[in-house]
Amino acid sequence: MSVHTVEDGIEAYRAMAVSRAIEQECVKLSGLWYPSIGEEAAIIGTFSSAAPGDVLYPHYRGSLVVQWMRGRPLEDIFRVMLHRDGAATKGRHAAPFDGHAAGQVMPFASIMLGPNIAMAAGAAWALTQRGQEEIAICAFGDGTAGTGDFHETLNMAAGLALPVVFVCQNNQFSISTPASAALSGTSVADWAAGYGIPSVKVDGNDLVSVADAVGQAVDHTRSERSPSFVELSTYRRTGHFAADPARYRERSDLERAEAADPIVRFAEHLTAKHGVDADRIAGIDRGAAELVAEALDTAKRDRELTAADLDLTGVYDR
Ligand SMILES: Cc1ncc(C[n+]2csc(CCOP(=O)(O)OP(=O)(O)O)c2C)c(N)n1
Repeated sequence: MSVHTVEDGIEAYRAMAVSRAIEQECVKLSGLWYPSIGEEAAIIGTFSSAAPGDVLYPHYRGSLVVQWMRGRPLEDIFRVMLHRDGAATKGRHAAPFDGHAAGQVMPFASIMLGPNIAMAAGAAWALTQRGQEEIAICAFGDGTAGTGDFHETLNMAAGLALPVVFVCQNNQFSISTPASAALSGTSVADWAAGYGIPSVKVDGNDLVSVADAVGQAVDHTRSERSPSFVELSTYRRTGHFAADPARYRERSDLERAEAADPIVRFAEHLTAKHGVDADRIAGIDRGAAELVAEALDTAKRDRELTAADLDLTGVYDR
């Protein structure tokens, strides 16, 4: 989806607002949650560029809204988060990284960083083998780009001409390590270029730039049946997890990022370019908050799972 018409722009804005509302609730629910607050332009701009049958591998920081965009009911996501009856994970894992298979949103299947990139390339290979026109789209963090899996997969994706779009959601941190200290060279996109993959680096906090860059990468990968790469510069406004006070970073960097909020920025764009007024924007924000609050209430009404609900046969010797 381009974000250049007013309808598409409104739809994308709504997804950003829903994402923010989901993440704000998740922060309240668990100090161990990995929030994506401030990375909405990168996430929505990337995954709104997908066609319906494309196979999606979102980064863990941003997976929830992508699942919702592909039709997973929000209450289902909160059931997982809250260990409620009906949770797809049956209470065994609190983070809803189980994905949404019906919507082709793949799970974050390994707690290790890197395998998801290889799995996306594997899915792209399967699509090619079956003669399908769909592609895979995979997002991951800058820290993940430092893994061996990343480099092995890019080499193989280029060599086998796999239809996969790689998107580095560069939020400048890998837990407490700044990207500037962890990654050699000037950009992750340059590494991809070194493997012969067409690659660009754009402002990941500007929804229009993200949607244009990823949209072009998607078009290229779909028509050429070969990989492409986009690096998005964004900023992680919370700690690595909700309870992390992130004392390791400069306060001024955070303040700069907060002042350049991607949602506010896109609202200003909608007003300047399409004349969307403040009331309509406020209505979308309210609608998003209500949608999320209702889903949370629905999930909370379900029975809380206990240890007795877990079938641990063969898991622990007790
Ligand atoms: C192979 C591997 N190394 C280290 C870790 C520990 N770890 C978990 S999350 C994380 C940070 C990842 O940073 P990034 O990929 O930039 O994503 P972000 O959390 O910033 O969105 C690290 C180092 C891991 N899970 N797997």
